[in-house]
Formats: sequence, C-alpha cells, structure tokens
Amino acid sequence: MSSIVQRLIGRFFPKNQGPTVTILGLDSSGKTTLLYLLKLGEIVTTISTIGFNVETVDVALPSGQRFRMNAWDIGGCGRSSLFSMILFYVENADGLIWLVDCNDRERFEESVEELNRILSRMNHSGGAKKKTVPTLILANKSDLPGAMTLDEVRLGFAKAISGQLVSVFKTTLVNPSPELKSTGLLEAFDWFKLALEISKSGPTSPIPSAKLAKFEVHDPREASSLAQKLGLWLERAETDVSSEEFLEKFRSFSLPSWDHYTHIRIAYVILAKYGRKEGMCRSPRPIWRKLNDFLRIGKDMIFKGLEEYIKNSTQTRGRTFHVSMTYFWIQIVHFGISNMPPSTKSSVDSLPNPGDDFAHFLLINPHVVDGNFWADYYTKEVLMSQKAKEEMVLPDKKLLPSLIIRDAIKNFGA
Ligand SMILES: Nc1nc2c(ncn2[C@@H]2O[C@H](COP(=O)(O)OP(=O)(O)OP(=O)(O)O)[C@@H](O)[C@H]2O)c(=O)[nH]1
Ligand SMILES: [Mg+2]
Repeated sequence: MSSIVQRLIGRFFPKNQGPTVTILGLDSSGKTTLLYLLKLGEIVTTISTIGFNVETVDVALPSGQRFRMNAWDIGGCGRSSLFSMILFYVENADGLIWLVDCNDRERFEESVEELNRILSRMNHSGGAKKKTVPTLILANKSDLPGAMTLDEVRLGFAKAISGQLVSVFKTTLVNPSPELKSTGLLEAFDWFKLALEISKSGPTSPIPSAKLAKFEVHDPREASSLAQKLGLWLERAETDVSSEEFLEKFRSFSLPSWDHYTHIRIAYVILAKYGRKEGMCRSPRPIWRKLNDFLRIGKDMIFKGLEEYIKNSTQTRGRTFHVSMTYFWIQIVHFGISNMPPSTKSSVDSLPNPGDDFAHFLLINPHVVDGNFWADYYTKEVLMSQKAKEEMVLPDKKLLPSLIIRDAIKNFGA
C-alpha cells in the first residue's frame, strides 16, 4: 500500500531537490520553527501543525559545502491515530530529524518511547533487518534554564538508539545569530550530511507494506486502519474523473457515491477552483480581505451545493445537513490547501484545471482521511447536538486552526 505514497512523493518531490528528510518529534518541540529557520534564516511565529509543511532547504556548512534537503515537517506525531500513516512517510524518507524539547522533563520519556517506536518499526520486523535510517536527534530549547544537559539527553535515548546511525546534538533555535552559528545546527548538519551519504552507499531492503497491518493497535481510529485508507484514497484519486466532470456530477446529483472521500473532494475542488482564484494567492490586499473572499465564495458554494444535493439525490435519503460539521471540514480543507508548498502551488496554478491535484493534496494532508478527525476539536455531545447541526458552533476541546496565522507564515518569505 505504501508504494502509491512512494510513487506520488517521487512525482511531486523529485530527488534533485536533495534527500527527503522527515522532521518529527512531540508537539511543540520546535519542528516548524526549525524548518522555517532553515528556509528563511529567521524565526517565524508558529501554530501547532496539522498536515505537513514541505520545503526545500539549503544549509551552508562551516566546511564551505552546502547541504540541501527536501524537508517534511510532519504534524501529529504522538497521536496514535496518525502513527501508521506517519510511518509511510518515514519509510519513504532518506533520513529522519527528531526534535526533543529538553526543557520538558515531564514528556522526555514519551519522546524517547515515540522515537523508539518509529525506529523499531523501521529497523526490525519479525527479526528481519530492514532499513537503516540516519537519524539526527536535536536536543532543542537548550537555552531554557531548566533544560537537560546533552549527556542527560544522550543517556535517555541510549537504549532506543543503540546500534543505529543516530547522533544527538544540542540546539537553540530562538535568537539565531547570522548564518545560524549560535544554534548548534551547523555541527548537527555536518554529521547528518555524512550519515546520509553513508546510508546511501549501504545496502537496504524494501519494506513489505503488508506488515503494516500487523502493527499494534493503540486507538480505535488506528484500528480502522487510516494508513490503509490513505493508500486506497490515493489510488482512487489517481483514477478518479477530472475535477470538471466531478463537479458536473455534483451539480447534477449523480455522483457515484456519497462518502467521506466524496465530501472532502467536493470541498477541495471548489476551494481550489474558486477560493484560490478569488485572491487566495499572494495578493497585495490585507490578509483578512483574502479570508473574507474565501469565506464568501468557496464556503457559500459548498454549503449551498451540499444542501441541494442532500435534498435532491436518492443517495442521501434520511440524511440531514450538519452546519458545524460542514464548516469544520471546509476549514480543515482550506487549511490543508494553504499547507501545500509554494513551489508546487505555482505548478498547480498553471494546470489547466485547478483542483485536479487531489492526490497531491491528500499526500500533504493525510489526516483528512480520518472521518473522526473532528473528535480532536469537539466532544461528541457538542458536535452531535441539535444546535450544532443547525448553526455554527465553535469547538469545545481545541480551537480550529487559524488561517490568518497560516497565511502569515506562508507569506513571510514572499
Ligand atoms: N526557548 C526556545 N523556544 C523554542 C525553541 N525552538 C522552538 N521554540 C518555541 O517552541 C514553540 C513551539 O514551536 P513549533 O516549531 O511550533 O513546534 P512544533 O514541533 O512544530 O509543534 P507542533 O506543530 O504542535 O507539533 C514556539 O513558541 C517556538 O518559538 C528553542 O530553541 N528555544
Ligand atoms: Mg509544527
């Protein structure tokens, strides 16, 4: 199943952009800060990542050499429901960067266990040796007064990393000096570049994807096998009708099915075609105006279209329109569109039919295949209440991602 992920990553992110590296770690360990510090040379204000941020970054090493990589900052690590999906991306990467907040002593053990879980999945399965993934551990936030020492961090990870191509470096990402000299990153990337070269020349064997299914079940949402679902959705997206034909079927109430995939594709195609066109891409207008454009055009089209479809199609008998649920998914899809890397965005914009790149969107935003993703934001009592069905009710567990901050991050380097 992971072969489709591999094929699509190869298509959208060719190897001439350097090795593919996944950046992982518990939430708030500094992954997005690292990615944009490497990309832009400055600190940007981050928000908790949903889906992935993908950038090609170039680091000037003290030796005068350059290190270029295609880096994937993957949100959701530690959320067991997404674990098996995350493995797809780690399996397909040439290397892994693991960030640990060394000021967070309470969750240090959790960070060690999580990396251990990933490395043991990568390196052994049923005793068979698989692939050596060079892993760079960054003991981050070492500027904070309560931070663990490098020795403490090394000792903590010792068992998890023994016998592997892994090294630990201390980093401080805030207040970086010019050329990142004060951060500790240059020494770290000197080692990582070498480790990637070593592993490239060593033998690796492909990972039998069928083994994924045997992996321990931690959560009902993982039990429903989101990883396999992602593979199926990608296959379906690759062979599905064009976005024009899909919209036509939506308008004429004749879609082949009315499932979660279809709902997400409706939101994606409409937002990609109309939301973006109406000023979502770097317009000189203030951000809030762009947001209003999107809300007015894209959201209205989706709301009206879904209401009409439910009223008119025989497939949707007995179903009702759920305002808060619809709004939630529109927001998540729109947020996911803004997660798509600018370089690929421009090639998407030049496609004759924007919205025909659904597989690409899924690759960057695999969390959308989880039909219960709303449970991270709402309790069941609130989202399934009559009030939430009839009008927009805000989440009671966690705020919806802010599009304004996301746009600000993306526009920072423009
Ligand atoms: N003091 C200090 N703060 C840091 C450092 N690196 C990152 N931070 C801060 O840590 C917070 C979280 O950083 P993010 O980069 O958003 O963390 P993340 O790992 O991407 O978090 P998720 O997306 O939620 O998984 C931000 O407020 C950063 O400014 C560091 O080296 N020192
Ligand atoms: Mg992040």
